[in-house]
Amino acid sequence: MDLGRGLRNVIKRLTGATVVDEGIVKSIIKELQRVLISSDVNVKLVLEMSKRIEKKALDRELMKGLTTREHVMNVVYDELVSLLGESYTPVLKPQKIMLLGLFGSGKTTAAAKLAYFYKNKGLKPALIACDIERPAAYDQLKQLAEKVQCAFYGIPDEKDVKKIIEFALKNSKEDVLILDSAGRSAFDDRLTEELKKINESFAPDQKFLVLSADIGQVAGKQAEEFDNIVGITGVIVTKIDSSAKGGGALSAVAATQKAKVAFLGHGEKIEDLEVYNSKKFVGRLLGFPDFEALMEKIKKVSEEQGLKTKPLEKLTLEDFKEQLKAARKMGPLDKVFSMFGAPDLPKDLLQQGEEKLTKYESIISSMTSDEKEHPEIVKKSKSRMERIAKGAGVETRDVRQLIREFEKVTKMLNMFKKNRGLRKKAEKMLKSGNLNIGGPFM
Ligand SMILES: Nc1nc2c(ncn2[C@@H]2O[C@H](COP(=O)(O)OP(=O)(O)OP(=O)(O)O)[C@@H](O)[C@H]2O)c(=O)[nH]1
Ligand SMILES: [Mg+2]
Repeated sequence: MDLGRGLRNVIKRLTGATVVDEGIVKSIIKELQRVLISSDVNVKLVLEMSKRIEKKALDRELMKGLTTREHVMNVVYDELVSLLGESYTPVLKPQKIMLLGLFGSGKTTAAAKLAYFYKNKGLKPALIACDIERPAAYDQLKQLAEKVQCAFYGIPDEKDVKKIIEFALKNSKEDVLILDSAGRSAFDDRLTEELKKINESFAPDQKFLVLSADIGQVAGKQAEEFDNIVGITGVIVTKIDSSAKGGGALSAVAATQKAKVAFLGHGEKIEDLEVYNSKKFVGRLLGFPDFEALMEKIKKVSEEQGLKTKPLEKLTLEDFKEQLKAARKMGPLDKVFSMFGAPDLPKDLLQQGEEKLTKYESIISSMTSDEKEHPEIVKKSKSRMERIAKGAGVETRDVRQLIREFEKVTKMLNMFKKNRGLRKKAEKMLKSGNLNIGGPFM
């Protein structure tokens, strides 16, 4: 199971729980441990984190107006963010960058990605080929430079890195010089010597260690070793797209206290690079790119709306209208619903544009209360449909469509009601006012 899916299941367990008590917190922590350890996060780190969560999760003083559920969710989120380290702010000025790392970690690819990144920031990058070990290295980088459309410096078959660097420094006029070095299958004296030599003659401002996510927690040890040789200024973790051990690699780097993750590589193409932001990373894993904003919205909407917490007996069009309003304020709701373990709402309904939702709202407003209570009378009468359409300034087919959507949701709700377990949970949640965004939909 990938880390994201595992974490989303943890969150589901939390949001789907009838009451959030010590038992739930314990079971969430257990599940979290399992997920993190299977992503190769160091056991000691996982245990320390568990202790902190346990301590903070049910501490009333920390809750500050949040419900227990929201608070626990926040605690878990914060802990994950700090486990995975700080975010990075890229330096956007002329600079010299050296890339180093073991064999096949993704140095050459990362060099091209960085060139592309800085180019897009309005700087002029150049790539320097200093991998004197692998015969095809020169050509590989040269081709990448063509792809990026940036300058390239290298001397084919030259075996002295110092000469290549002198040549590049003498001839280049670009702002960001990115140097690609040779990899090795493991540490040895030759690698150490060569890196020191490059470090001396190139005098880089940034020294990025490139390592592949699939080495998991070994990333920490590697970062320390390279740091001891030349002093690294950041780490680029590559292949985050194709490894289940990314969490292990990121947390291990963060735990060294010496190295910070600067960029993530998430594919083979030159644009597959992103500046590392642990909040965004965790948010995405959880299915919410902006988790903090989401928490705020949930709180605000449920406060404003004071959503009617009536039992789930019957859904009326008036309720439906309220839900649509809430949906518009919240943005994409599908994830929120599935987070609560509720059945997924029809995707097409949630992805309706603003325009359609406004239309639906005005249609419902044009109905009599009788029609709102019994939409089937609208469905049966063409003249009612026409009258409503006219009143709302829409076409009759819009009215028909709304009724159809409403029927879909009602059907779903009925299915949901038949499932006693789910229903009990939902009712309890609605009554307690906890994260009460689902209203009758849930
Ligand atoms: N999926 C994926 N593949 C990547 C990523 N970065 C690099 N690769 C692939 O990994 C392989 C090795 O990448 P290189 O950039 O040549 O690695 P290197 O560190 O320069 O290798 P050496 O020069 O031989 O030490 C290539 O097939 C790349 O396409 C990434 O972020 N995601
Ligand atoms: Mg290479």
